[in-house]
Amino acid sequence: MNDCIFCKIAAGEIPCTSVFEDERALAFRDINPQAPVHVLVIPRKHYKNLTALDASDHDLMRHLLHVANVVAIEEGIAMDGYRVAVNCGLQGGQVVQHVHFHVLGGRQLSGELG
Ligand code: DGP
Repeated sequence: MNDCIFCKIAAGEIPCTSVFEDERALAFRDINPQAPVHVLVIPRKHYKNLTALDASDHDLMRHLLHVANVVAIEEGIAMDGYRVAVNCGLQGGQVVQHVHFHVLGGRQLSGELG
């Protein structure tokens, strides 16, 4: 996708602070962190949002969740607890139109997701 910020990050055209990468996924620090640890996990391949993934993408979805788990462990937040969140679409609060998992931790997160 030509105009996608996260595709550009995945391609190395826009810099990021990477914490994990492999052939299918990338994890990097959010530019506007909402917690001491705030990492975004994205697939290298462009999908507009979570709804754009289907049954043929189950392995990728599983992999992204696995990467989120690895990031949490490596960032040292797994023991105390953390949150993985996906904003999807307008009312879901999605701003960047490339599916991404937020990994948040390092402070007590509120029970309110909205
Ligand atoms: P969402 O609302 O779920 O679409 O969150 C998008 C997140 O992406 C938001 O927390 C800020 C982050 N973000 C946007 N642009 C950039 C960027 O260029 N670099 C990095 N590292 N994060 C970005």
